[in-house]
Amino acid sequence: MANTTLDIQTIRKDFPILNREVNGKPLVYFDNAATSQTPQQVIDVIVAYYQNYNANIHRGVHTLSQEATDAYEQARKKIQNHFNAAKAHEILFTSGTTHSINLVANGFATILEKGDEILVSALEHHSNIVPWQMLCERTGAVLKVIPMSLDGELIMTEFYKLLSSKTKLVFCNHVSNALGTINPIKEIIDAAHNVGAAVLIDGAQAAPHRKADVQALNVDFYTVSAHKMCGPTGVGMLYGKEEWLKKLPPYQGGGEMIAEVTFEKTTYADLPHKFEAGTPNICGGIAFGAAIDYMNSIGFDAIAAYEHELLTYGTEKLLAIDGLKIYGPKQHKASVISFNIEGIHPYDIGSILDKLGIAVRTGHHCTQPIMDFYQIPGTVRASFSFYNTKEEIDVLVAGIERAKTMLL
Ligand code: 7TS
Repeated sequence: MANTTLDIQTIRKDFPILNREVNGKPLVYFDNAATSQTPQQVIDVIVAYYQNYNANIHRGVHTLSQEATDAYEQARKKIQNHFNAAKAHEILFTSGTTHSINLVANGFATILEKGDEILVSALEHHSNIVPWQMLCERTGAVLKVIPMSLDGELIMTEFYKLLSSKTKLVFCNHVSNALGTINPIKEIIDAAHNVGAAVLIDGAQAAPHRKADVQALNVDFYTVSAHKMCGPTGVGMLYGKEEWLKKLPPYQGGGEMIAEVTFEKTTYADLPHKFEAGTPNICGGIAFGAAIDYMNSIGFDAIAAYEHELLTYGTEKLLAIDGLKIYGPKQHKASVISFNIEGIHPYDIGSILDKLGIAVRTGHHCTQPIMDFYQIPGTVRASFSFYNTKEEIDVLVAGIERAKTMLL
């Protein structure tokens, strides 16, 4: 892999939080898969909103409301362009991936029938499992699981065996949060469409690392959380093909999602408002657009190349630690390293690393079925972003060695 063209030290200056100390040590932030950090450029947009044009949208004739509405709808356009959706109204603002998935699952309750089958990958986050189980309880549909291999990859031959004319929906993440696996989503989408099934791809972990082109993928639904890609928490998006969004019923009822209301009958607004009841996270939506601008100014090709360098370096350094085992694929993965040290509980390593200023996530990462598959209570997960450095990985390695001497 060629050397990065990114000037990491300059990029790091965009992130004020990277200057802070934790427990008297410089922060090493390796919990990016949970939430990424926020650059000053996005923080400035948030501050400017509340200082200058905080107002409710789509409903006021006054100037502030117009300005807020324009900025919010511009953000929708930015998101549309970034993910190459054909139409702006195919982008729905949600509170994040969990909300997006529940919106789709709720809608399919009116479409699925008893005995219909839905396939879900073994690599899913709980937010892409539980809503489908709830949907099955409501409809009598049956949930089937595409199994995974010991290398943390989906077993595609089993997927093809499960696929049939009964399959109505297929759900899979683009990138696994627990293992970093990049799933063959184009193959999954095409095969599912061949049997007439719709496909939802959970892009929460892919969006921070790579651009997804929803038209080229021909995906029916794609979900993203802004807080994993340099934006704020509490906002995200659901891309849905227009034909599906027209077919699905609204998720929540309330203001802004109606065309006309009487006590006898209510008619719904056009897309996207039909799915956007109530006052949304206006500032969050605008800041989500700013986060996309920021990441594009860095460049996704450069981000991918640099994060791959960090992954290769980190994998090599961590594997050199005696007793350390990495879970997940050896290649074709995002910059996530999930590991355990023989004889030590992941929580204990995470606690000692925190004392050293190093933030990692420990536990089941909301993917209990993956942990059950490996018969482990959890892992330690270090997830890298484009603002991390090899020197920080060296600090992590030293921290793990320190934890070993204290705990073994
Ligand atoms: N899907 C995937 C693949 C995820 O990684 C997450 C969050 C979600 C869905 C839910 O996203 P939310 O923004 O709606 O909460 N994953 C993680 C994680 O790995 N550690 O903390 C949150």
